[in-house]
Amino acid sequence: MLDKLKELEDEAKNKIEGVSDLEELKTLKVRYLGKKGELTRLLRSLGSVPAEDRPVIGKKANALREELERVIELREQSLQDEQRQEKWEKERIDVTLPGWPATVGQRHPLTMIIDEIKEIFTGLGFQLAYGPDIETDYYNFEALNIPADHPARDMQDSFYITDEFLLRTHTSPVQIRSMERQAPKLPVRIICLGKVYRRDDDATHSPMFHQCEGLVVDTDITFADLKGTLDLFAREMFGPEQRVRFRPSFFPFTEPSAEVDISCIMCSGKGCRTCSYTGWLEILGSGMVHPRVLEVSGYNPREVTGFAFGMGIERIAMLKYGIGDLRLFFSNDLRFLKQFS
Ligand code: 2NL
Repeated sequence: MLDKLKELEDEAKNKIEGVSDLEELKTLKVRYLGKKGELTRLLRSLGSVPAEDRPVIGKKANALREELERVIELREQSLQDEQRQEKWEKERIDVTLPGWPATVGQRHPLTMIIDEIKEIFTGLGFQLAYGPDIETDYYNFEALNIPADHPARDMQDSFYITDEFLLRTHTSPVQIRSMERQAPKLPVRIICLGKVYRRDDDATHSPMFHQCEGLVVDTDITFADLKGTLDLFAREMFGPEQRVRFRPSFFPFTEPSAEVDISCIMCSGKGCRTCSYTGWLEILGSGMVHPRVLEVSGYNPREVTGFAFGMGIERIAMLKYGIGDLRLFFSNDLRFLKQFS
């Protein structure tokens, strides 16, 4: 019996030392120490041992149980340590490696122009105004004195959602809503910048583009106020040496109306391809607010007057930065965008 115990001890210790993972160790523990394990079985057969030998053998067997429990626990510890070490080796981070450089972004060229326009007009006392991109027929056309047979009203030229709702084709409805809200309080001195939508898509037209519109309404506003304001804007935007020209034009919502030109920034007015050999570049449209527009917005055209203007932001950016293709603004090509840092 003692020999058997010794044999079991040697075998068990050998096996425990030889296991390579925790699962295997668990199996061994059951095999030697479990309810149906080898040591348990050996103890059960104690009955066949002479009575005087039982205490010695029983003591030895119990000591062996404790010994094996201890050995298994130690082995378990060292296997866990090995695993932890292995995992750490695999996942360790070399903190001395150089990191990724932090890249600094920049504003989109259109955002730069938008910010600059805001700066100029808020400096003149204008307030920023905003309105919805989805407009009603009333605010987009009717209130602006745009007649029913005007081409902009055609399904082919505007994005209609229903007969009643459409994507705004200009920022003018924002001005109407602002006047309505504050009438009859004076003065109105607002600037609005935002997206507008038209059914056009080619090298010089995008279905979505940006506009800026301004509006001033007060007592005694004259065409001289319009000229002074826009002359200052043109030279703030394109340089103090710019000459500015006002040319008669037509808009349904202004009377009289004027187009504003600056001397060509490519040839300084001598004539080149950019200005079609005229020496002038058109930058915006303007005029004195039509009495009917004042009236529908809650102002009395016999008591107040106003001027308004509108410009395409893409056009201003193309002229200022010498960009030849409108589509560059919307193609997200970093080689283009990075030139404006
Ligand atoms: C252009 C011309 C213009 C206006 C916009 C306006 C707004 C109200 C009343 C009267 Cl509420 N006028 N806006 C006036 C003249 C010209 O835009 O060429 N834009 C790109």
